[in-house]
Amino acid sequence: MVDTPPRSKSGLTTRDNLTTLQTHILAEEQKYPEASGTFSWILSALALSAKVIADKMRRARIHDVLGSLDSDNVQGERQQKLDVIANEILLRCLGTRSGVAIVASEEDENPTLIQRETGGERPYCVLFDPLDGSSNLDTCGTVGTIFSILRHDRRAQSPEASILQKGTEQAAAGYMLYGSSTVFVLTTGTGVSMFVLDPSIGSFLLVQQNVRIPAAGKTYSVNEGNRQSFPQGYQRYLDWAQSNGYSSRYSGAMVADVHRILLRGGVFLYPPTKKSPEGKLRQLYEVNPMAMIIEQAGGKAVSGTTRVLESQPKALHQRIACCMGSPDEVDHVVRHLG
Ligand code: P6P
Repeated sequence: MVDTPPRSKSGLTTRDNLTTLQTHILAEEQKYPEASGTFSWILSALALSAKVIADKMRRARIHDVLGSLDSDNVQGERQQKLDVIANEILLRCLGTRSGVAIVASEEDENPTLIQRETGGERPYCVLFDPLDGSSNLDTCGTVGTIFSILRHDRRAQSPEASILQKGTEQAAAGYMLYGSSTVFVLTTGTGVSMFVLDPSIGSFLLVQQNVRIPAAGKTYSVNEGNRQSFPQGYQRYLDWAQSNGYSSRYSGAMVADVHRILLRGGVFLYPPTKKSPEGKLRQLYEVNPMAMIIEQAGGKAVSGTTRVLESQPKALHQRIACCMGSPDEVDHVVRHLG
């Protein structure tokens, strides 16, 4: 749904795109009479977070908030100053919204219970990687925020139990990309929509609805520095790709690499390695949301040879090997693993 400007009396029309993320979400909600508006509140909190994070990043070097802290996160990874800042911004924006029962972040060991049951509102759990690829920040590289929204399981015995749901249970997923422009990509289960921040008005404007990934694309995205420790099947795939004229593109930020593949086609892989035998990427707030976006755009997302969204997570920070992208390209990888 993109608005068509009315023709005014003078016959002139403004061709301005007036379909914002907010109007798009409200229009989507109208399709579900039972929707309580909670969902749009959560997504607008994410949109607000993205604007604030993008603004902090643009001025990070000036305000001396680049670089790392003398601390590691729960993953044992050195925290960037902006990791912590982005995490706080998301927690504050989400924490004030009704309908958010639980938040969980890559930066925090445990989920946070925001509010106990409040009446009939359908509560949700919001999981996120606040600044994916943050090691790129010091060199002005592209980074992003990845989020996954699950329905709160009221029967769960604990906040962690409520979020340990398969990727197929996600109510929504998406990411914000802080690059040459600030992009917000979202799916609520009925296709993928893309928005770009117009800083002059402070709104995310709809630029593409029903984004479809190309069926094929001769580009693979993997950290080839780990090649020697990949299982043999992945090495066979790389030999095949390189002898068939494939290009390699890898930025070290999953959200940037997968976004490029969503628009141009290709395949992103993080196979098991000697250092990360389960794979490095976190299932609940990196792989599952990106996999939902790719599948909703017509692509495939697997771990080994099975659909990754069907994999039952056992812990909040569980890692998983993954391969996602154009359906034909994922098939090329899988057939070499057999
Ligand atoms: P490596 C960033 O730290 C991240 O979680 C993903 O965004 C990215 O794809 C991957 O790890 C990069 O890991 O081992 O290639 O540096």
